[in-house]
Amino acid sequence: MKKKISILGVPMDLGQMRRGVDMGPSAIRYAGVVERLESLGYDIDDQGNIEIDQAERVHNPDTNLRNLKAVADGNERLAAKIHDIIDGDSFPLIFGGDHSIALGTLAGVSKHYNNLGVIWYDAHGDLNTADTSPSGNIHGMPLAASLGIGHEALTNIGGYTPKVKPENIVIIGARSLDEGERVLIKEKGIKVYTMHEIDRLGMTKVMEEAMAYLKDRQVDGVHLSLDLDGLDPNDAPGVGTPVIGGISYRESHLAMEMLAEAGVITSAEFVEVNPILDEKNKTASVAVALMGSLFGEKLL
Ligand code: HAR
Ligand code: MN
Ligand code: MN
Ligand code: MN
Repeated sequence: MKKKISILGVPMDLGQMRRGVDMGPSAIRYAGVVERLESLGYDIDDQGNIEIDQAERVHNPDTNLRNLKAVADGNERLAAKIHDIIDGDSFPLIFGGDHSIALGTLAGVSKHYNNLGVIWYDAHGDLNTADTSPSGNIHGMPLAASLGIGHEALTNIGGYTPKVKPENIVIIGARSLDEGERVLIKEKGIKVYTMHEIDRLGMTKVMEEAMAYLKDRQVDGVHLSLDLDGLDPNDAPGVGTPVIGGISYRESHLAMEMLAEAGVITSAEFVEVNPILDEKNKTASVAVALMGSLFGEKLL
């Protein structure tokens, strides 16, 4: 892993309807992320937050692509910033904000790789389009859009599409998938470790298999998109769409430690932290602890 990490906050709450997730970047910083990563020997360059339109000021027609233009515009700005970070030979570490920011992250990251792999750690598939979405919330669509499926304003962020091949994606932690998402997963052959496989195989085997799978695909970089709702709501209560029966804090630590040992991750984002729904900043603290493990923290 690179020794320099550039942090970008994305106070995005327009990809869903609950207030407060725009304060995720502040909550994560308040939980001590910079100090934690510095103590591991990294040079931290905190670039502050991307500008995102204020929810109250966004015209919000009740379409099946809520706040489309504001979400797309914010993600264009994010993609451009990430581009500069990677050009500067630094590791992009992005704090959400809702998961619609993966549109911009992947647009910025993918340009720098010929065969990017993605680990999508989430209770959800985020594989909806306007046609299949039950909510119209764009945070349920970024993975589909990154495959080139959906509205052009979302698929074409950064001026190109697609960002990732379906066979280069591994979803971990899924337990809430809509019908259209299931169809897409089967049609595209996307690799998914649902909670069933995690229960059955254990996290060690899941991570070994996931990394072996991406290695077989000969990826030249791996982006980690970690939605805190992938964890169980007991461990990460401060999220907008909690789903019971999730990945534990311990299992998540182990997953991050295994990624660190393998040294495969080349960019990462931690999303959906909502301090208004949280219990004493617990979810942001969990996010920071997971980042510690991802960047090589050890007990002894
Ligand atoms: N699948 C549902 C929808 O598309 C719920 C999505 C909730 N999304 C997130 N991201 N929190 O994973 O509306
Ligand atoms: Mn806001
Ligand atoms: Mn998500
Ligand atoms: Mn989710």
